[in-house]
Amino acid sequence: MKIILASNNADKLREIREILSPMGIEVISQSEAGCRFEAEENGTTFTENARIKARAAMEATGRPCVADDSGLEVNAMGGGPGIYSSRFCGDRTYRETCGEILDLVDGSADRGARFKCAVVCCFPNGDEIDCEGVVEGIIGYGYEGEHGFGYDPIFVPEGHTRSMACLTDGEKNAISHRGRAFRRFAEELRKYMEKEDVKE
Ligand code: ITT
Repeated sequence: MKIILASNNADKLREIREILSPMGIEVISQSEAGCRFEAEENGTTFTENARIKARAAMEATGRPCVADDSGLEVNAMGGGPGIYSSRFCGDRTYRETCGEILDLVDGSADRGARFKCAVVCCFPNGDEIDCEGVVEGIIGYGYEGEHGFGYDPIFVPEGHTRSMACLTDGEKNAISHRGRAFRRFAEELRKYMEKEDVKE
């Protein structure tokens, strides 16, 4: 089974490949599928933005396409940066941006945070599969770890004492928002393929 991933984020592509390959799903990047564009993410939820990316890639390729929209919600920032997680970093390094969040949270009594991931798969016949995954945790007390990407070095998942960036890709995928969302997606896709008798 093959699916095109509508993303320009190489870290996501690596993680999603590792999550889906044991489930028999081969992920093709949008650039490998000959599709090189960035859809405007002007939705108001993770799911809306994932749908915008998946639909644009599906319309460009004429094939089923899946997209991930994800981000970090920090209680002390009123749930931000949330859907703006990528734009909040902007042209800064993630180390600088993580430093700003650490400073903000240090001034608050609430260190609670979560990563969320919405997955939407759009099919040329108009069908759609939507799934979500969440991992709860806290903003840690410093920047630590070298694995993962983005905000991983400041996020300590529930039940852990060190940041998500201290986990290997396999360990992260086992508990992450993305791992949870894409394992649900794999299950939904399998049911859809059986129902539709779709070959690819
Ligand atoms: P595409 O839209 O092309 O897929 P993107 O990086 O712009 O790539 P998003 O709009 O979904 O993707 O923004 C997600 C941002 O949220 C990402 O750039 C990170 O800053 C953050 N993020 C999401 N998942 C993360 C994770 O597993 N670990 C650390 N940071 C993450």
